[in-house]
Amino acid sequence: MGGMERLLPTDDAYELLGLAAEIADGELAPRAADFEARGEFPREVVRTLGRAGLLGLPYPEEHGGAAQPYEVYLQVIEVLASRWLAVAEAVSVHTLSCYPVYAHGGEQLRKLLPDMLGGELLGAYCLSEPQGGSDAAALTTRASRDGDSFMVTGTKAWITHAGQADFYNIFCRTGGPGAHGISCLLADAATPGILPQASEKTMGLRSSPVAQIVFDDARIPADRLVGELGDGFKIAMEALDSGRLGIAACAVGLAQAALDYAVGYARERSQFGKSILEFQGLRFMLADAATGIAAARALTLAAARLRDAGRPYSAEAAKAKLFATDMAMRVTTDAVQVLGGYGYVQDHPVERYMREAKVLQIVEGTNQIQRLVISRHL
Ligand code: COS
Repeated sequence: MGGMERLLPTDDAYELLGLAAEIADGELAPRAADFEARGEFPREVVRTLGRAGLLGLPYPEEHGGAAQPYEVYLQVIEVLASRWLAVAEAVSVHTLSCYPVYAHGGEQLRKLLPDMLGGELLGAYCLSEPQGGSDAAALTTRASRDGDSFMVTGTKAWITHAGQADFYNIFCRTGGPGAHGISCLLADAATPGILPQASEKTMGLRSSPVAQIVFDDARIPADRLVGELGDGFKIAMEALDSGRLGIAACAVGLAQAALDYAVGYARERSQFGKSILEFQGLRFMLADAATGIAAARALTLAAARLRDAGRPYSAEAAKAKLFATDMAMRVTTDAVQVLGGYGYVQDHPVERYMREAKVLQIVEGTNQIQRLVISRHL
């Protein structure tokens, strides 16, 4: 990618990145455009990633993970995103969805981790609701205790993997108003009363299903409570701190793909009797793109290293998500500009990259929410 040299901590990590690149080129790249056009979720491709050990990278081996530092995991995400953003996002969302059980689940729940981390079970994360995504502490989906169960009623929105996932993390109200009245339940997707709705018709990332889920008196056994009653909001925020780094890595990979494509095109295209790459106006645009990508990658990996060292990294993850996704929007837009009219038609992938970049500024906390998180740490 762009002649970029990676510094990785171990020989293992170089091997892993090599494997990720092989899968990205061999399995992802040839399918992406077609699945995107049809809006079909590539469940088999995700299974292939699971079998290759790529769905549990940052979790310990004793639970079926690969014990990789976040720094390495994120570079795998980046490589996948450079070939098919929806698949990289699926890996990131799945990894996020495994976090609550891994970090807060009791012994019983943790027995599910090998199947989750091995990719047999695909995860989804249900926090947002139709009337609110940013003000997460105001959520209204309710879980009422009924004997040995919780009965869950309400509607979740913007749920990636809705209808495809095997398990859902449900953040729901078990107590009074505000952050402390929220709990986290882990539900089997097959539970009666969990009703995924039709997929949204999205601007991009069409092979990634996103939909509302209606919970109509869904009975969830009480032993599916993750952490303690009232811990849900904190668990959700912790998981999002990690998840935001995954989105930042997605943005870096997507922008790299756009830059590589634009450079390749510019080299071949001539106007006024020479390659357009020889025009300074265009060269400088590409140089700015390369610089933005390098800066976003460095910011993302710096935050990951803090996480790996067990240090606070919440604000740094928000900075990485904010900077990397705004950068990806700019770089993909510029890539369309480099191709001119050809950038605006579907014969080339850059129009898709530009549509895909937009969602990264919105998911896992809008970039306005990232600024709020960052400013609270000043
Ligand atoms: N890690 C651990 N705990 C956290 C935390 C984090 N990153 N962020 C907040 N908390 C804790 C706080 O410490 C506080 O606990 P105490 O009351 O015990 O001190 C509690 O959670 C409530 O926090 P706070 O008062 O900061 O909550 P707010 O309602 O003010 O909102 C924001 C916080 C806006 C940051 C939060 O709602 C948010 O991130 N919203 C965006 C949600 C989002 O990203 N949605 C995307 C859809 S999910 S894919």
